[in-house]
Amino acid sequence: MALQAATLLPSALSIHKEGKSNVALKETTVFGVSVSNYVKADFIPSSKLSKNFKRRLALGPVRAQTVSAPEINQASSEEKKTLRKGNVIITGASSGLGLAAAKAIAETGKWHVIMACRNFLKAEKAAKSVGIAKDNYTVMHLDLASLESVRQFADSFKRSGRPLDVLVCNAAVYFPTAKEPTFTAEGFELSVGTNHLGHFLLSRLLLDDLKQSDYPQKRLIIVGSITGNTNTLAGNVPPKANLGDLRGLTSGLNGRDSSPMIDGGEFDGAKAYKDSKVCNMLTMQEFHRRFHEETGITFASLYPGCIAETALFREHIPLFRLLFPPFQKYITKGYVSEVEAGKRLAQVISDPSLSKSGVYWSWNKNSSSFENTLSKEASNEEKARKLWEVSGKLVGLA
Ligand code: NDP
Ligand code: PMR
Repeated sequence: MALQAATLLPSALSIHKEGKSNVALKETTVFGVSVSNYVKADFIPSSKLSKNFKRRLALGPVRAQTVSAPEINQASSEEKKTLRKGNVIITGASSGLGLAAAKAIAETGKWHVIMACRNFLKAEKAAKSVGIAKDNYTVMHLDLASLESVRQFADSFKRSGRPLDVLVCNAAVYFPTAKEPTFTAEGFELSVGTNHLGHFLLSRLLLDDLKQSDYPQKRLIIVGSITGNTNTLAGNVPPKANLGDLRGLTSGLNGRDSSPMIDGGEFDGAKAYKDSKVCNMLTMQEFHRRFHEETGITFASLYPGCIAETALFREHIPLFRLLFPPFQKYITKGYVSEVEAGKRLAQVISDPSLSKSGVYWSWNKNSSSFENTLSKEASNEEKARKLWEVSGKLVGLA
């Protein structure tokens, strides 16, 4: 079905019988796809796929688990610890997934949400518009496209004296139609600079605060995505994520004396976003390997579903914004509303049954969570270690 839709749209696409794809995309492409034998489509119900298409998909096992409503109070020995509200920082909580999660978690009455946003007034208005009670949130300024701002945010938060129990790295930008790269304050390509490097510095600076938390469960969550995982159908839509040997990142990602792309290639806004999501998922795993045992912090990532109506697609062409929601709703069935996605992220923040560290969570069509499998690249330990080291240098930590 997905392929039929694709062919209705202004893209040129052909798939060989063997299942190998040969995809040519015109400049005007709205949707494009390449499907191969190893591709796993998590979100298309089998009944909706043609026999021919099914043959080409190797559907992997799905481990579902029942998810209970967010619940903080644990055994009586933990009672003392649960007297206070949990504190969760959510970056980019002024719209979309971040706002919906802020609302869902604040509504439990057990959490105070620090909305870490670049536009203070917008965040205040957003919190009011969805009805988050005044006592349950604080807006703090954070511009992830400036490392100076990230440092200031971390300092202000530390000075506030609030314990930190959960940090959610959620904010992101996506520039699918940009012909030229744009850059952060320190000169890094803007999507990787914001989505990965800004969050990388933020997480490193706040790790000690998380360590010191006496809350029953402390967590660092970095939002990932299916489109960065080339073991899925969505991840095989060109341009595919690929960090290569990180040569562009190593040389500074500045577009002057180095490529603005992590792999050292030509600028491609859609690829830069997908690469940044691979970085997010690799970073979560590297945090897990380095710090989980020592600190007890749960490190997790997730794909919340395709939230096709968020402002993430604000830079896309109008035709895409018009067709993308129905395409995801009726054809791929990967669509999820902001409210539902917000509940999913809220589970990863607070549900005791989602406390395993090092996991990339996804949800099946019954909205049950399961531990998903990351692509080869998004789970490459050597790459994760290198990414950690290079990113540390770029943000001034190493
Ligand atoms: P939105 O555009 O609605 O939300 C992104 C948020 O990030 C906004 O609050 C935005 O602020 C904020 N932001 C952008 N740049 C900065 C910056 N420099 N400093 C601080 N905040 C910034 O998109 P979504 O809700 O869709 O995206 C949220 C997360 O979900 C992202 O990590 C995305 O990759 C992920 N995701 C989204 C999917 C989808 O289908 N939409 C699917 C899978 C993952 P402002 O309001 O000021 O613009
Ligand atoms: Mg995709 C199982 C099918 C599936 C899912 C779950 C997504 C999610 N997409 C799927 C399939 C397809 N997409 C197919 C078959 C096509 C070709 C017709 C297709 C195309 C497509 C485009 C052009 N899809 C896109 C784009 C975007 O610009 C979005 C993107 O890549 O943003 C980086 C996108 C997405 N598809 C998704 C999701 C979740 C996105 C966007 C957001 C993200 O990964 O963060």
